[in-house]
This record gives sequence, C-alpha cells and structure tokens, in this order.
Amino acid sequence: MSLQHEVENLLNTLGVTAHGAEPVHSPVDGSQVATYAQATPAEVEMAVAQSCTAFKTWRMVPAPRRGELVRLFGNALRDHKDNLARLVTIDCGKPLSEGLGEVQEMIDICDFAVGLSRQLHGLTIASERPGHRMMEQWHPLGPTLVISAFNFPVAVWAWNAALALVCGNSIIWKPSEKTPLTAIAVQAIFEQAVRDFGDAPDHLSQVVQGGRDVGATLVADPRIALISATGSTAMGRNVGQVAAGRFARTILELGGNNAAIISDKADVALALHGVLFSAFGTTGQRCTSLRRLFVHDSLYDSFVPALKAAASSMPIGDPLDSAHLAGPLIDEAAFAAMQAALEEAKALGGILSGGERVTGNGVYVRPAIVEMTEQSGPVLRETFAPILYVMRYNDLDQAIARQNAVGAGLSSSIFSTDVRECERFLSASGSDCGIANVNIGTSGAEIGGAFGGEKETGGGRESGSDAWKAYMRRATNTINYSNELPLAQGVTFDL
Ligand code: UN1
Repeated sequence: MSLQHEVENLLNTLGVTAHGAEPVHSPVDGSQVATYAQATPAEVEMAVAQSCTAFKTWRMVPAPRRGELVRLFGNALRDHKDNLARLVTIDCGKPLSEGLGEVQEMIDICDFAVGLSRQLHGLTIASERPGHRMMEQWHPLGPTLVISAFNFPVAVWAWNAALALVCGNSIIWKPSEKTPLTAIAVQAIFEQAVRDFGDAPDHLSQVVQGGRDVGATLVADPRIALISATGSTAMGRNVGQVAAGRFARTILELGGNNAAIISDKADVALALHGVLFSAFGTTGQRCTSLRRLFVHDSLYDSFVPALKAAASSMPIGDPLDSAHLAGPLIDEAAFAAMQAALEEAKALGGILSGGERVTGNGVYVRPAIVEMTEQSGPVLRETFAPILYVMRYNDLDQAIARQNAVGAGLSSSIFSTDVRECERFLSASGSDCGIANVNIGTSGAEIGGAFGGEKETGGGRESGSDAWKAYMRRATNTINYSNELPLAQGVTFDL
C-alpha cells in the first residue's frame, strides 16, 4: 500500500479527511501523501473569538470535572495508539517505536493531569492581623496558544493541552506546517472525547493550521493570555518580544546545545549506549539531542573509535521497519544545514567521520562524529541533525565550564560511577541546564518532571512537577472576619 493510501485509511478510521491547497510530503520517502488547508485570516480571527467564548464557560466547570474530559481523552488515545503512532512516523519520520512512545507520552500526561485536576491548590497563609486570614487561589488564565514543532508533533502539544484543560483554559493549537496530518488526527480523537464527555463548550480546543504569518497573528492577539511555544531560539526571541510588548504570559521551550561528560570513572558500555541513543536516535532531531561530548583523556583513544564504529554500523532507513534505529531528516533544508555545519567544522580543524547521504528516497544520512580541539563555530550552535562534536578533557571543573559555555541551557549528562563527581555536576556550581542527568543521556525525559531549560532555551517549564502554575493566575485573598479594621504594618488611620 502506498503511504498516500495508508494516510487516507488512518484518517478514515478517525472519521476525518485531509484536503486543501497545500501538499503534504512524508519524509519517509519524500512522496506526497495528502493535501491540507491553511487557515485564512478570517478563520484565525474566528478561532480566537470562539476560544474566548469557550473559556468563559470552561473556567466555571469544576476542575475535577474538567479532569474527566482529559481522562476520556487519554482513553481515546489508548484506543487509537497504534494508528496515531503510525501517522506520527509517516508525518515526521521518527521510528515507529518512537511514534508509539510519543503517543504513550500523551497518555501519560493525561493521567498526570487527571490527578492534578484535584490538586490545583494554593496555600493558607498566617495573617499578621487578628481576625484575618490569608489564602491564595489558582484561577484559569485564558485562551492558551500552543505552537508546536515538527519533531514532537503531538506529545508536546499534549503536555500543554492536558494541563491547560484541567487548569480551565481553552486552547488554540498551531502545529508545525511540516506535520499537519497528526494535528488533524489528534483533533478528531479529542472531539471523540468531547462527545463522550457530553457538555463541554464548543471550540474548547481548536487547530489552526498555517505558517509563520498565522503564528505571528495569534501571538500578537491581545485575547491570547498564554503562549507556549516550542521551536528555535530565533522563533522564541520573536515570540517573546511580541508577547512582552503586551505583557502576555509565555512558556518558551527553545533550542538546546546539550552536552555529556564521559568521566574516566564511567561505566563505558552503558555510556556508549546512552551516547548513541541521545546523539543519533530520532536522527538528532530532538531539542534534547546530544550535540557535544567531553571524553576524559584516559578513555578518549578507546571510547571514540568504539563510538565511531557503532555509529557507522547503526541501521538507518525506513522508520516503519523496526530493523532501523533512525529514520530520515525532515527535509532537504535540514540536510543542507547539516552539511554546512560539517563544512564549517572541518574548516576549523574538525576531523569528520560519517555524515554522508544514504542513497534512496527521503533524506537519510549517516550519523556524523566530529573530533574538535575546542568549541568554536557550529559547536556553539544547535544544528538539528545527527552531528556529535567530540572533545577531550582532563579536569572535571573545566569540562563543566565548557559544557556551560554555550547560549542554550536545556539538557546535560554526566556518565560516572563516582558519587563525588556526580554530585559536583548536579550542584549549584555544576550544570547550568534545566535538565541534568546522571548515567543516562540528555534526551528521553519522563513527563513527571518539569521540562525546559535556561538561558537561550527560554526558561519555560512544561509537563510535570508544578509546571501547571504557568497555566493559571494566582489570586492572593485577605479575609477579615473581625469587627475591627487593623491595618498591616501597624499603620494608623483613625477616623
Ligand atoms: C523536544 O524535542 O521538543 O525529553 C521534546 C525528550 C522528549 C521530549 C523532547 N521526551 O527527549
């Protein structure tokens, strides 16, 4: 069956079709698999107006009842897991096992949010005044815009959507124009949950398809209370500036330039496995992908050849075939950016192995390892491709300093069996990233933790822990149950 037919069938099982003026090509083989429609300015305007109306109703629905909708959505995702995972693979090219993992991540965040829907609580605070009580309440914030990237076309939306829904917000989703099909499918699954739920307001969560212009219109709209955007640092800088101009809330989850340190006290076999998955899994197209590696001098001459051998024999190919550990790059532009970075690294003295195109349809490449003596040029930037820059180190503090000496601050790892080294890495003077791991790679975070990073990664946190607070507004309430009116700080105002 052609991919086009398969896409038609997969969407059919959800009762939807995709059609419009824009072609959709699958990175799996480069073929056109569907067409879809981008929103017109009038449709964008209507979506925002409808989102405002939906919010007014949804914010008054009790939070545990809102959780019930998310529970039904999680169950609908369980029902459609296999089909949606296949569509994820066809839409963005990641291996089917990772497509399944991505849908599992959606299910997990739904479960988390259902529990959360009974725990959106604030503090009761001791008042300094007699007969007074203080407390804080968390209220729904407003229409929430989710801008998602092609590489996690559904999970990152779900992190935001599940929390936003239990927090009482309405949602507008602007998916990447590179992966429009999964958004159509997820919307159909969500609408099934809405039907099962019964009395949710219309247009509670909507998809608005389009490119940069559509995103920019939504970001600038004063009715959108929160913008949660995943993508490049350049995109986030624009979004952040426009949002700041109108004091909108943002959650920015931007580029990473993630590093790992391989200590001389590492479990070498485990480190090798961890490095291969995080650097070259998902074809290096995760914001958490490993891009820089610091290997201890005493291990370097055995570890790096072993890494090169394993990388060059990694099975690359059709991501629907489970024999392959990595699929294609998303498009030709990604390949051009990869080659430009490799050329620049070579000109700076980098020694390259791998990185060449694998013949066939679709943009398949061998993982690239570049030995560098120092961090310069492309090493300091994020290139969304399977490139790992490898460097030697002698002194752990120096390695940590080099790890931190880039703009991004998303994820980091140390591989060591020495507890002192690991704790130094995790301490206040250790990794400056939002995610710091020990004896696992930089990618593949679970939903239970807060996800996000510092510096040019944008500072936002999504998913677990108390990330939900970003989707709500806090009201501090002081209640006087006495017959007096004492003023705070002992101020007198006697009439
Ligand atoms: C992303 O690449 O934008 O930690 C998100 C991970 C995944 C999420 C990545 N759970 O690698």
